[in-house]
Amino acid sequence: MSKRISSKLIAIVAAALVLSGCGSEGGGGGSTADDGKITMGFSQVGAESGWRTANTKSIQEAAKAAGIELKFSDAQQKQENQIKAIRSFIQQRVDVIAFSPVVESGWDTVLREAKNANIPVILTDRAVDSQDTTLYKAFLGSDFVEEGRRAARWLVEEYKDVDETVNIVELQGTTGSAPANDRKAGFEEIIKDDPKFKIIASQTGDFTRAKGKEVMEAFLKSNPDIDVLYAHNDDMGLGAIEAIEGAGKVPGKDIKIITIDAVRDGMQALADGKINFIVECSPLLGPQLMDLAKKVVNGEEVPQRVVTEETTFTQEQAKEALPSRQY
Ligand code: GZL
Repeated sequence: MSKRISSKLIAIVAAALVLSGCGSEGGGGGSTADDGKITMGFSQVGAESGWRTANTKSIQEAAKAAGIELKFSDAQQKQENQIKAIRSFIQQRVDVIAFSPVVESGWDTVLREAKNANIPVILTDRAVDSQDTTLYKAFLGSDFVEEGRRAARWLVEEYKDVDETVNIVELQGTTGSAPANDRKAGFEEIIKDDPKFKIIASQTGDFTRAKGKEVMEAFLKSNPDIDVLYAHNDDMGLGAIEAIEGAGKVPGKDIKIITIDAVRDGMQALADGKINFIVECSPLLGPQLMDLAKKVVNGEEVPQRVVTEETTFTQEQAKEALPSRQY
């Protein structure tokens, strides 16, 4: 090829690169919405629980209110589906990616692809165990360890005058997920100092009502003297109530029950005396997420960690709070 043609070809390729903006400095992928609105790609865990349904509703409604174009994907609790969705959002050049990681590990590669594409990522609800915190701009969600501590502190208080052994069974959340790992750790951190508390069985119920019932039925068959159930979410606790009643025992009395979330069905069971204590885990993350997304896309500094505000409920408090609950 003559020198003249090759230099011409180099000039054409160089111009094409400049126009395509490859390696361009500065912010995100560039809005894919025609009217210049911010476009967010959101990968949701699934629809496994009442909490998740309320969380999805909060995100969809908040995006609409904030004028943010939302591309929403439901991963049906599979990590590979979330990774596929994030790669699709990168291909679509969204302005910002947000997701609730179904499990803590295995995200570095895809998060690095988003970073290399100059698309900022915000974690919501659940954390990742990546050592490189430059892979995401912020993590908005609850302190699950503290939620586990709060559940255990109620138990310690409830049994402060009891000397006999307290047999506890535990329904864990999805294996490998941040809430399951941390709620277990926080609970054990508080009860470890009193040997009367014994966790005699602990197994995942995958945060679902059906699995919670199935595992509780097995617990009841192999453990005749269960005093307490600690369930990592309301849905598993509600499934367990069906199993307890099916075994001819009275939930809330024969077996005391502590759960986490405070969704409407859980709060109703608490008010009805079938659950004894609920630690709230707020799913209403939508408005804060959209506020963070706008700041991140505009290149503003945001806190790396934003902890959601939440409380706890006794049976009496549930009766008072139920009428005004949003979820
Ligand atoms: C907690 C969230 C958990 C809820 C469950 O932030 O990730 O997942 O506690 C839900 O109900 O399935």
